[in-house]
Amino acid sequence: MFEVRLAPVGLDRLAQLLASERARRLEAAALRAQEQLRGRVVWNVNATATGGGVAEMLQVLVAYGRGAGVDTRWLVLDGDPEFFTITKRLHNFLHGSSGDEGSLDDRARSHYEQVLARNLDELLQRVHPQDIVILHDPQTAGLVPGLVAAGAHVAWRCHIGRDTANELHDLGWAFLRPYIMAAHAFIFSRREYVPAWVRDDLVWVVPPSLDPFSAKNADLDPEVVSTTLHVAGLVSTSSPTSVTEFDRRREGHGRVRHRDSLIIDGPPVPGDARVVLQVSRWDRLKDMEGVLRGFADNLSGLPDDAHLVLAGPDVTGVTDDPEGGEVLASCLELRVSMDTSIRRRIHLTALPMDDVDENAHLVNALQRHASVVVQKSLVEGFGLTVTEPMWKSRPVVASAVGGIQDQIDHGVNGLLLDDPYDLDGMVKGVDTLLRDPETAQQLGERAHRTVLDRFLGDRHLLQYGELFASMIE
Ligand code: UPG
Repeated sequence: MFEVRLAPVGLDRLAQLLASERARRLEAAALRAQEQLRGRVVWNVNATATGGGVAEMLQVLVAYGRGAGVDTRWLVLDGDPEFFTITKRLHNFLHGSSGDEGSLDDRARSHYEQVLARNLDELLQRVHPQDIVILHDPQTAGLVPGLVAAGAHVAWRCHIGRDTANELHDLGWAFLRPYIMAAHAFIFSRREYVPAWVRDDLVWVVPPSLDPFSAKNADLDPEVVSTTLHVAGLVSTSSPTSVTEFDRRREGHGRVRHRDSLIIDGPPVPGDARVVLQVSRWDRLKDMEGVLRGFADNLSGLPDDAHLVLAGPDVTGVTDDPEGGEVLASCLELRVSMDTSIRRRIHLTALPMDDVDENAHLVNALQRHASVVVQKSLVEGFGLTVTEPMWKSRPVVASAVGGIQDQIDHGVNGLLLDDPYDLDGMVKGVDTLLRDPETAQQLGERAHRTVLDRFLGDRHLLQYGELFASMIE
């Protein structure tokens, strides 16, 4: 187990974007929290420091928590490959999907408990009775009983779920239930995800949020976008800003190393192409393969300058996402099997993960460069990969599943795909937006407004403030 140490970030940074009444509410809540939580630590525990939506949010919320004067910390648990195979299975089951087809049998339970028992020992050396602990996702669920017994106030937060139950989903919950029952609070991203047996008065529905000032979302001027992508070998531009000029401009926007190309097996995207982008972890449920297939099968109907970019994290090394390598490999295999004329318009990239800021900066630039962003998830807890391009005023075509439905209002601030398996429908949505830039722009502008109104950190922090107050009452 290790701690991710983050410097405090003052709430005034966020407040400058908010209308005055909203900024005052945030400031007042911070003062209240500082008072109420004096002498306690608010711990977050999850399974990874980098990659994925949970780490993305913790980077921001922990820093703001500290900036608000609350001793907020972030710990990452230790696991071995077998543990992460089991927890990925749990993740898939809660989504109603079988994943690796393995089961959650007694052997799996015993290994899960052994790994978490070791983590609990370490955790109890740091956590004091009366501290607040937020445990994130199935990987941490088995820590609930030990922390409760030690006198901590424990909330378990679940970032995933599906709108309607199925058998696998119920099996996933049956595995977790004995551990999480003891929690003092439960946090879900949607009401629909709450299992019937969780006490209603302990439930908090808290959708995720993004930070407009993080390396992932900070404003970038178009030249920085284009040179960033050029320097990383993602997009070829004919006359990039000189590198010295770029080094000067990108100051404060995250480091970017010069690379031959981050595109796997193929040239960079031509500078004059219009990019259709999906950014995701290499997770089957994000259906990168489906996006690739749909794009390739319908290519003749799309404008000639449309190119697809699938971007995900570099998956070498031990991660909490053991299926990543397989999914990336099957996308590569599929692309390689295609005709050259199709292949040259499809680009896969695995973005380096050794520098979180650089990775975030590259995603930021890709999202800003894209003409249309796709998120064809088969299920989705919430989907920051939808929120992020919306913040950047990009038009998004996304499946009408899970939390994506809370973000996109079809035809108002993006397009929804009723059936997430409908490849033709996805391409039709993309085509409509590429052929009608004016509508695309309007949708993008309204998308930005939606995020400003509902999915920034102040709403999230206010909800946390109320939750903590209720837990220590
Ligand atoms: N990302 C990178 N680099 C990559 C690929 C992805 O930084 O190469 C980021 C992406 O920009 C986003 C995050 O990873 O910030 C992915 O987040 P999200 O789209 O939310 O998906 P998950 O990682 O699957 O996160 C889980 C849930 C998701 C929910 C999130 C927060 O599946 O639905 O929004 O937790 O609750």
